[in-house]
Amino acid sequence: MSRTVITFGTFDVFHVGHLRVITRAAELGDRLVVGVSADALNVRKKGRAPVFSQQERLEIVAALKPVSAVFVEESLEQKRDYILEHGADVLVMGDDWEGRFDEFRDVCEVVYLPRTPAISTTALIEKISGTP
Ligand code: C2G
Repeated sequence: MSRTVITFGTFDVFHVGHLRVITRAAELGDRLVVGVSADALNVRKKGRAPVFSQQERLEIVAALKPVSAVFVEESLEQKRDYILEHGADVLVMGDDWEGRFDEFRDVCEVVYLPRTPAISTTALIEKISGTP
């Protein structure tokens, strides 16, 4: 039986931390499906639009070798529907989300992977723009 893994993220200003979580998520199954968060979701949850648009972020993630399919994550509240819709056997997230998705253990395995240290989109934006 083929095993489907699902993961979610913004993947803005794509960096090696993003690549590593995607690569390690894919190793947990036969196919990896990635939900890329919508621009509107980021504005709602983080109070700002991503640097790259959802179309650009989708295009980048879809082009990665370990990724079988991508879709737009319109809202955090639809996570259960996305898991069921895509027939996911495993949900993978970085451990900054530790414990936050345990409620889905009734429909799939839930795995939190350690984040890559010392790199983040926010730190990159600050470094490039010379702030703060
Ligand atoms: N990540 C990582 N190491 C980093 C930075 C990020 O492993 N240094 C992981 C995060 O833990 C996450 C994924 O990369 O699993 C995407 O991170 P973000 O783009 O910051 O997405 P996020 O805002 O965590 O997801 O349903 C979740 C939402 O879509 C938001």
